[in-house]
Amino acid sequence: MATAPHTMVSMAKLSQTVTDWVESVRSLTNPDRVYWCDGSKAEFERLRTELVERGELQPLNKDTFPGCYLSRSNPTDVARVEHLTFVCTRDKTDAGPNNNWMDPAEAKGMMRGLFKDCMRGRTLYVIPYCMGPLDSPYSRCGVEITDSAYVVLNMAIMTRIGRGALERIARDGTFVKGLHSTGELDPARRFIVHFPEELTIESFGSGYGGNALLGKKCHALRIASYQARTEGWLAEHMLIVGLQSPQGETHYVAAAFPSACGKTNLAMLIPPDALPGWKVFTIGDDIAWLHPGPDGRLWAINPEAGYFGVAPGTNPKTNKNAYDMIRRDTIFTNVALTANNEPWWEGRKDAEPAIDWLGRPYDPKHGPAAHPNSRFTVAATQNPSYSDAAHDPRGVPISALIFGGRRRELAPLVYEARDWAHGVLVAASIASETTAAATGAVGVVRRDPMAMKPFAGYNYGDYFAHWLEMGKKLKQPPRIFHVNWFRQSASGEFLWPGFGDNLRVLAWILERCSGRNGAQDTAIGHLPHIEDLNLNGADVKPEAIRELTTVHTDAWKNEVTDMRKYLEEFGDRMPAEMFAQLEGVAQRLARG
Ligand code: GTP
Ligand code: SPV
Ligand code: MN
Repeated sequence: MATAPHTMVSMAKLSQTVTDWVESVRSLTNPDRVYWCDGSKAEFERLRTELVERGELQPLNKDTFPGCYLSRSNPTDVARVEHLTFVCTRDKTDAGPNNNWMDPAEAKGMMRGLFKDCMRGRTLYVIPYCMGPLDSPYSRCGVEITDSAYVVLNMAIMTRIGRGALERIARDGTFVKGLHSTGELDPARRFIVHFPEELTIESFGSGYGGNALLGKKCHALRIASYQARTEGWLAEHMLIVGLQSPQGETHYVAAAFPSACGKTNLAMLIPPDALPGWKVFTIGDDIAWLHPGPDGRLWAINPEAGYFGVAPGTNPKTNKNAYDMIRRDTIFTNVALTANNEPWWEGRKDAEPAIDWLGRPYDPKHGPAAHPNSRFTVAATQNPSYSDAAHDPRGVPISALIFGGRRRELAPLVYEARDWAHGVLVAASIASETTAAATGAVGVVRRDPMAMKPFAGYNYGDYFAHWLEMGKKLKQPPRIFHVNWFRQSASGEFLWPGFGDNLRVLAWILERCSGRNGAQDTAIGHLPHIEDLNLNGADVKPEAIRELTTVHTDAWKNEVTDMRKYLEEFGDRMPAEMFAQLEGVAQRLARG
């Protein structure tokens, strides 16, 4: 390895606790080499060259996609594996029915067996990283040890890695330990295991995204949500976006949608021509850390520094900002190729696929050319709408929290909760069709409270209680909304155009926040009067908008019954307030 040994020695000296831990992992895993990542550009380029030489990364068309590379994962390793993901608390009930659980001692024993000598012939990379701006009091650090150079490159794009992070760890005196090995990529020997009480993550047998980039879902959501509960903040699966109205008023909103349900797209939307004068600023596209501020408002930082985004569906009409930002210096994973070596995915529109994601000549009989969960990894600074406020150590103040799912039926386009406690129920009642972001069946509606089903690091009953408590700490809590961009007609067409047109809904939400819009008071919450939605130039039929703003009482009665059953699964851990809020909805529905 080309880094001067003195650099590594001086990094190792920065924190004795990190060095001691690296040494214990070294003796367990037996790598040929240990390498401390300094986060420099030269290091990034060197590792990338090594991966190209080993055939693990393929350079793409240098003229049209400069600095872009393709990675093809093992075909059995293409998404998060929720059935192999565990939260190992001492008491099983603390993990809750929403998590898979294993006894911590048993889990550690099993993982030790897997990690023993697993890095023979490999390099052990030490990646000190910081989630959030290096100078923010809300940021938290970790160290990921991995034997995958692909993981190093992705972590370098997605987080702030290297010396600065290690210096902060030395100052903070604490960090999250994340141990990762790709192992043999054998699905039968694949486990993603969390020990929230010890701030530790162990991941074996996958090189893919949320299973392997431990700063992301494992640390910034599962471990962080657990810490946030004890410390009085929230770690959520949310984008953060700033919206400036034509009158020059700027509001920030945070929105939680399940995986592959539109966060990246909403975070960088381009206003439709019919809404001139609006400006959009992206803070984050996947994770928000939210703290009550001294002013009684809720403030948010984006702990990440890049995007690990869904490729399919990205084109100049749906998401021009993303389409432009991934034309250089981007790592593509499991996309297809055109005949002239450009990356291709379903919905790219321009160009045709020639080689599919598995490297075979494209044949529609084999299914989609790009894997439905193919992704791009890109630095946030390449996003044309990226905001400088993303680096502000204080974060940004949040005016509205928005929740939503992918639901072809029932959930209207938008509705507002009556108050914070009702909003916690609304957020908890997200249900969404499963997507390719996790292995398993796609298109099945499942309950996904706060879009955190795969990511809440503790019992949902305690989590809802924590959410209810947070509202009491906020003098000016954000208003809470529910949206659904995915309603379909009987013939399967989307009723709402989505993407940039979603700004029409955000504009209504902001008018509600400013107290300027009225609403229809319904059993489930406040819905817009159609005339208050700006639909100028929108490609939406009058019957569709009526349907999108109608509450179907009988269907909602069934929904309440289903939700009650779901909440009961959590036994005494479920706060009584959640049932009280649900009974409120039931009574309003009964009144008709
Ligand atoms: P994760 O990165 O998995 O957390 O996903 P995400 O929530 O960021 O989802 P993303 O924005 O990447 O969108 C996922 C898919 O939904 C893409 O194929 C998009 O093209 C599609 N999509 C996003 N927004 C809309 C919308 O408003 N309407 C419709 N119909 N599709 C959308
Ligand atoms: C998600 O699945 O919600 C993602 C991709 O954002 S992953 O990093 O794999 O979690
Ligand atoms: Mn996500």
